[in-house]
Amino acid sequence: MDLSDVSTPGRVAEAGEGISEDELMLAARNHGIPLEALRYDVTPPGLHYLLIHYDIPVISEFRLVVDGAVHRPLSLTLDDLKALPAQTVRVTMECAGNGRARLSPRPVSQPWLTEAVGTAEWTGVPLHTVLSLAGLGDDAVELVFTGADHGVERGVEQDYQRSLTVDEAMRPEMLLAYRMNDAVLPPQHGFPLRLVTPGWYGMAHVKWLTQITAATSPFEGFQQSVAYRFRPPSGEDLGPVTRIAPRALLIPPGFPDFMTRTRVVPPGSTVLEGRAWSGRAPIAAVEVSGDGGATWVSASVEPSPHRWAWRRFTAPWTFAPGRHVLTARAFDESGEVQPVEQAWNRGGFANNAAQALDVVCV
Ligand SMILES: Nc1nc2c(c(=O)[nH]1)N[C@H]1C(S)=C(S)[C@@H](COP(=O)(O)O)O[C@H]1N2
Ligand SMILES: [Mo]
Repeated sequence: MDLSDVSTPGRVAEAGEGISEDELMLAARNHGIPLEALRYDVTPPGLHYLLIHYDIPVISEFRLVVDGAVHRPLSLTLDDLKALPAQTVRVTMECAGNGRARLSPRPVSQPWLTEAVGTAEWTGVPLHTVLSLAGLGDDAVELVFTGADHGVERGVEQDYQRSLTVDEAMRPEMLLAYRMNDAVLPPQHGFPLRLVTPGWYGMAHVKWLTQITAATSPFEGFQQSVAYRFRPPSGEDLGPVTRIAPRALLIPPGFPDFMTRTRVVPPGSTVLEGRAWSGRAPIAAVEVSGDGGATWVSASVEPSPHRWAWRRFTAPWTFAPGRHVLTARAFDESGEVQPVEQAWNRGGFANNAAQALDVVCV
């Protein structure tokens, strides 16, 4: 492996190339949510999706260091953080690569279909509380968040690091979380401390957080300026991946075929159910289609006090004998709607093309 080659682009699969052993190793480490678990408001322990770039690190003597352009550099223990006023926020998190495996040619990485999502109640200290204790310098433009995990990615050896602008970091719902679903943060989700960045794709929620550095110029680390950028077929750089695009997912009705996951349903009336979310603006509407998106009917979307969490939707439905393609799409208040046709980009990011479920009614 050439550790000095910083420009190796992500690979795309050859035409017809199946999932490789490399991708299978990632998929076995980093599982998705079983879609039937979309029925829970808050995803039960173990069913939330996982994405771990390197290894889960062991942190023996934890400190959160806050340094850089601050008036009072800090070194906080977990007890110091727990002594500060706590806040709980319900957040739906989704991996930016969700939908990647259906693109053609397939970007070679974690091969998600539609299942890289989950919702948790995160408890911790508001990020602005800690930033105020440190006192940001007037020259600070970004905060760089460093995780304790370390690895090599496309030739670049690195700690996992991401940055946010000061404005994003000061949002009241930003959290330094030490509990998940009212229990100790599990190792795989970032024990003992993680950043929670409501509304943004998963890569911005830095796990195993040990350092926050106030920077006086934009951060240009690998996960910020090489990975997680939109590169269309022309190859140009259309900018960073940030907030979650709208998506609706149905709980697959009936029962599955073991290998194909085709659903088997009885004829007659039922109620379809699912979850919809967007990190860009609140969900405005959800529609469901039984013919792969040729015709649509409105679903009803339940109100929710949790802006950053998914919302339940239902639609009365009647199945007639035959084969059907069930589809759902979400609209958000910014006017964005999920496309039926997917658009390709090199990293396979934010592919929110509408879900298509094969259903056989017998
Ligand atoms: N330190 C660190 N933070 C990280 C990652 C990582 O590999 N290392 N993965 C990111 C990505 S790509 C995603 S999608 C989310 C996944 O969070 P989860 O595993 O708790 O669902 O964590 C993000 N935070
Ligand atoms: Mo991710």
